[in-house]
Amino acid sequence: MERTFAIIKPDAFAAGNAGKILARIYQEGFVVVGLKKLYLSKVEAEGFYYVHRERPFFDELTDFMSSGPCLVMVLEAEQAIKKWRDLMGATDPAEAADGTLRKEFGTFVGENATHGSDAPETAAFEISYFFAGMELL
Ligand code: FUP
Repeated sequence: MERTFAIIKPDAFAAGNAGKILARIYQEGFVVVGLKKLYLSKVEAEGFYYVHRERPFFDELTDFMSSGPCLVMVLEAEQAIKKWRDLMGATDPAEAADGTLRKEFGTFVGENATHGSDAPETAAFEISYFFAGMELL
């Protein structure tokens, strides 16, 4: 089994889609190992997206991620990282395949409803950024 880190981003949370996205998560067979609602500060969002600090969209991205509450989660499954990224779909909702979460709930590339770790090292960093070991029992 593998763990990945996921976010239901502020756009999806504000639109009332968190419940529908969670239903898909359970339907697809993930175990929800950790789950909490957070309202990230700008600084917390900047720390989370530190790898993107030189990108032109960094300021916009961290403004968006600190614009309202979100749900942060640790999901467990066989090949959870790939499985969750497949369920999310392409970064840009316009390019995401039918049936994916970003296609159904995303608005545009900057506000695309969900986040998922892209590799085991990023999953480890991202899980530990938001969750203590005791929250993942
Ligand atoms: P992903 O792994 O699919 O979330 O995509 P990236 O790591 O490439 O990008 C992280 C976030 O940056 C995206 F979810 C949205 C934002 N982004 C933009 O706003 N514009 C871009 O051109 C690319 C990414």
